[in-house]
Amino acid sequence: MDRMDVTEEFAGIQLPGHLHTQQSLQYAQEFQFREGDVVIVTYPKSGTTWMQEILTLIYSQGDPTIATSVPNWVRAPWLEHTYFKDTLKNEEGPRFITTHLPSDTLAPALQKSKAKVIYIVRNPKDVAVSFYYFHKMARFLPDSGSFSEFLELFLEGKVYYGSWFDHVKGWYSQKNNLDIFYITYEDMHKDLRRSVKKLCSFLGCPMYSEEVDKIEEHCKFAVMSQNVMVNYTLIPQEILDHEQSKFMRKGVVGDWKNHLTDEQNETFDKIYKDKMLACDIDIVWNLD
Ligand code: PPS
Repeated sequence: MDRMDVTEEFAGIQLPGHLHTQQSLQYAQEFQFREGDVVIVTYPKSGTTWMQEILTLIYSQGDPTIATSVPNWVRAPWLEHTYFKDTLKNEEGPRFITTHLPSDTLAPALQKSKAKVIYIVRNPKDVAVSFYYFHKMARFLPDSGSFSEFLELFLEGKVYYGSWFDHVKGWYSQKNNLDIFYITYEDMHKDLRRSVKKLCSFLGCPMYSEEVDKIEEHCKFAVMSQNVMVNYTLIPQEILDHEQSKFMRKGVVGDWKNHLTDEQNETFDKIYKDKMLACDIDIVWNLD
């Protein structure tokens, strides 16, 4: 498969060459957003696919036809990926765009536009666990080693896509500069209905209660994990090996408790406290 062992360096972070080139990254940085664009921004494993599905269903008033017939990466393509240019629909109406890039690369272009930005944050212990399993299945990511080795790299920000802390702090610092809506993976878990309603009001999309019912139903983990348009089983096994781990793995809050030792948890908390000191973000670590 193409460029599986290539690493691209961009804006101080490393990215998989299978999905990115210097040209695609440059294109992303120079991209002209326009009014009506809806941009989903996440650090990997924070609920990107979930939000892509929710947005699709909001804009189709709960009708699952598009969600069950068009892959998520076509509906809301990744701005920085090589296929973006040829995939983004340029016709009238809202364009859905997804990105994992850090704020300093995109915020200037977004500030000039009237694009709406949705930033999803997930508690970083669960992100680390989910990312670890994703490394096992994604052949375009380096060997993750043991969980403890991976966790160390994650805390040092030495994983692909860079530091979780920098990503979150960077995008949170844009709260007064962009038309941005912050939501947590845990909020979506706790009350999907409320999250959908809040999103609809941010997007200016009034919704009937029956439509919200349908969105809630189609965006449940159990339903999404069976939808081949979002569960990544359409991707060849040489690229994403579902025998190693499923993309829709567990979809829960607090799986970190099954993976971090007390000592790792203490170290994590210390680093978190230190790095997130100046960021007024409320992280939900458990739902019980
Ligand atoms: S990626 O690769 O960055 O696009 O991954 P991303 O979609 O951001 O994150 C994948 C994790 O999100 C979980 N997921 C969900 N959880 C709950 N409900 C729904 N509907 C849902 N859809 C996706 C998915 O299972 C991954 O988390 P883990 O913890 O690995 O299960």
